[in-house]
Amino acid sequence: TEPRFLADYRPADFTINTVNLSIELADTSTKVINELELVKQGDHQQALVLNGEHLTLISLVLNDQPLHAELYQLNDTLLTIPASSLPEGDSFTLIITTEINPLENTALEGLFKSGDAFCTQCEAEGFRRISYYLDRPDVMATFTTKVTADKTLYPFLLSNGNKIDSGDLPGNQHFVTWYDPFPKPCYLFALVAGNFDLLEDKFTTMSGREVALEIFVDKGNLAKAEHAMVSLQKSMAWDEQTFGLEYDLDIYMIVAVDFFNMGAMENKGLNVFNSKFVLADSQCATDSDYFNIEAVIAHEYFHNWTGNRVTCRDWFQLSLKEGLTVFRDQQFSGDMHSSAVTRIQNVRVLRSLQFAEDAGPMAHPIRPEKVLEMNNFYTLTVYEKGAEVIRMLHTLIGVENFRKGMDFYFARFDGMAVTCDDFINAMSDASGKDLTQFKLWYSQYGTPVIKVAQAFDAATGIYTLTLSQQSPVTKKQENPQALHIPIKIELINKDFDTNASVNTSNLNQTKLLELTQDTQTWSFSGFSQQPTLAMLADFSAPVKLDFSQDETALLTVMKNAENSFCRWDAGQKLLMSYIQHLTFDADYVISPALIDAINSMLMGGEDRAFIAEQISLPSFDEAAGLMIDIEPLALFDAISTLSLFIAQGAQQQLLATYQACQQVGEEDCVANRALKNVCLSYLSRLPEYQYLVAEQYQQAANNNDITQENMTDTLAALTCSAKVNLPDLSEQLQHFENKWHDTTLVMDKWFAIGASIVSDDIFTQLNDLLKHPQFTLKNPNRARSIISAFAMNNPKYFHCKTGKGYQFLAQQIAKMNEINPQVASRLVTPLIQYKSFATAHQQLMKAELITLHALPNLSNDLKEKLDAALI
Ligand code: B3K
Ligand code: ZN
Repeated sequence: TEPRFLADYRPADFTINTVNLSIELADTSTKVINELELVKQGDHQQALVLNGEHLTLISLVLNDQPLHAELYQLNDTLLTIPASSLPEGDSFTLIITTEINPLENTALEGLFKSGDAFCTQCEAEGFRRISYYLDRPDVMATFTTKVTADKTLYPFLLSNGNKIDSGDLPGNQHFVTWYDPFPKPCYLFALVAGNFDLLEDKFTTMSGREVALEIFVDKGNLAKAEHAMVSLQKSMAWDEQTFGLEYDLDIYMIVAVDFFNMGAMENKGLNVFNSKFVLADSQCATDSDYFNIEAVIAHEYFHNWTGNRVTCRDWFQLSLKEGLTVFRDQQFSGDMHSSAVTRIQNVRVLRSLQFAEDAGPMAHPIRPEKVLEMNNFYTLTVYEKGAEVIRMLHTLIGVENFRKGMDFYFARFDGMAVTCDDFINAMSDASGKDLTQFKLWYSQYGTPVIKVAQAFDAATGIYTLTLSQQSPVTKKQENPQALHIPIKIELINKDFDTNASVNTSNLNQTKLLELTQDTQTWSFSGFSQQPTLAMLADFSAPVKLDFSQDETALLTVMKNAENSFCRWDAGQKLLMSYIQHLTFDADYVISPALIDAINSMLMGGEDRAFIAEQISLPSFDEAAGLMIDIEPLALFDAISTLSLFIAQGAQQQLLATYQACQQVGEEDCVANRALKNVCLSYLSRLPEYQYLVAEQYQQAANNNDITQENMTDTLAALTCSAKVNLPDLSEQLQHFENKWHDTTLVMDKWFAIGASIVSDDIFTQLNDLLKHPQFTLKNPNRARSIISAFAMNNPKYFHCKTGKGYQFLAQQIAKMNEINPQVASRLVTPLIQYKSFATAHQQLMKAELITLHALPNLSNDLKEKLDAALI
């Protein structure tokens, strides 16, 4: 296969107006009859070229006449009907009959079996595994879908749109026919058949229409769907209030399945979800599970407008729908919960994982220009950095113009397949702001670095700030241009220690600076002393700062910045500086002032969820993102040393806070648990407090009063036991396994804890876990629960100097390559980023990449990444 380029886009030679599908489900031989109404676009003599993979062609009928084999060509990926075989005239019908084998489809693309149910995943290019088609998002058709299957095994037969017909057939078969009036690309097609429990509710839209809401879950799980239902209703209301966007069909269905490559899929009117993002009750789901379920439900719902009603012209434009929809779900989460904490958590993900991607071999602009396997581009860059780009736009033009721009966008493009430029132009027209330079964010990659210089003239009271920007210069990007970057700052006029005002107006000054040049200077007057700068309020741009602030300045920002993000970030910077020192010098002496700072955070008036974020150390990945030539083991030890130092120094306040958080009832229980469990993770490093971990486990997982049991607290205790390798760990794991062995989603947490134990035995344990009866590489959640959990959460052994950690990962990837190329390709991320590590580690990681590259049957997914990494 050859890569495709954005620059080569051209409209399709044919379009499809209507699709009439009839699908007769059977495990190993499903029959698909696909009747298409095609229209030639313009006057040309091009062949009709349809995509198709893993299909058995049974017959072709063109304008009611059978098309014989010598009149078309067929290979593994294409069905080509030359112009000479096509009828006169512009419109014609084609009936394609194929057979497929869902049971052997372990790639989980196209039609496959998830346990006993049939389901589909068509984005990005999975429909071609169901039938021959123009499998590209700019071909939009109205679909009618008739599904036929055994009535006992598959009482529910679902597809997109509204149900228009159903009935019984001989041989215990039945059928249901669905019609979706909204033209859509085939990637939004879905079909589900199975035996489910159904949670029903409704929503009345702002114009008074009643929409039926239906959530389908495995038998016995009905109570676990309540949270998803409430989340859906909240999302529907929020999109009406915030953007005036109303749902458009009479029914909205969500099906939870266990076998799914991603989180969920926004198929029109019929979302298919990984059950992990639907099922929850307090006994088996954590607070972050609850949060994530609400966010993913919202995300898929929001796609109904940003993605489905207006879709992408081609896959290079993926961020048109994903960046925008992530931005929308982040705003929603911020409105439903603490916007400060939501923002901090989003930034943590960006700075740890997206920055690493943007610095690694698969770095790409949020609108990629070259793609071999599209599934490789559902990335943190397209999604999370894409959302940051939309957020910058929101910051630059303001909330009202942004809303106006959204209105323009839908007025212009409803029912169409468009580009990122179309979106930006709508925003530009709505706001009157020239966004030409801003568009460079779509074509340049890499995290820009902003260098900060300040000066103060005591005689005039003028404070001067100079900012310079630099995007990475590489072979792929030799001459990056200056970007249009919104930089929100706060000038703090109070000293940390004296509280004396240094500004005549006595208020912090908040400014929005627009950095558009390589270097730019701003002056601010009226200061009697130099103000303290708080950079990047709300994290107004996805950039790195080259700005060293001394401890006093950081403490001032932590205490006196009005912007909560800046207060948090200054604390993290302080912690990060210790981690950096300790990485290079294990005997570095940490200033006792840090303990005062931690104590005052713990006693500060902030809300508890915020304090939990303040006192949490930067993760291994966040820290790694700020360093070069990383010695991973030294970094791991540095974080452990700092953690122990804080535990020892602040133990009294940590214990007092831990206990205070336990006292509270239902109110703010999520925030209380968050803070309590960060305190516990510090305290668990000190032998005299380790009894608390055992107590919490008992309380939360083994309580006589089952309503007191709680998965957040259970998992927090287990995590402490695993990280410190406490003596109680094996007993706790045994108890947990006995209790949950039939609940696979909860067993995933157990596998993940097992894979993150910090113990020299880990490789034996990993192999035992792989042999566990509940484990199978065929289920992506299960595969990730051991493999990703080890590679992402166990840095000490993943990076162990024998190379065994890298080898373990590579061996699992090799097996996954045969089973599920998409999942295999995601797992390889930590290895391809080898260049940020010290030489010895680089070599060990690279050796594994070379082994993988030589695999027989190497999938395109892995090949694309390995080629990029080994260049
Ligand atoms: N659009 C889907 C992702 C499809 C992944 C294809 N490999 C989920 C989402 O972003 O909402
Ligand atoms: Zn999405």
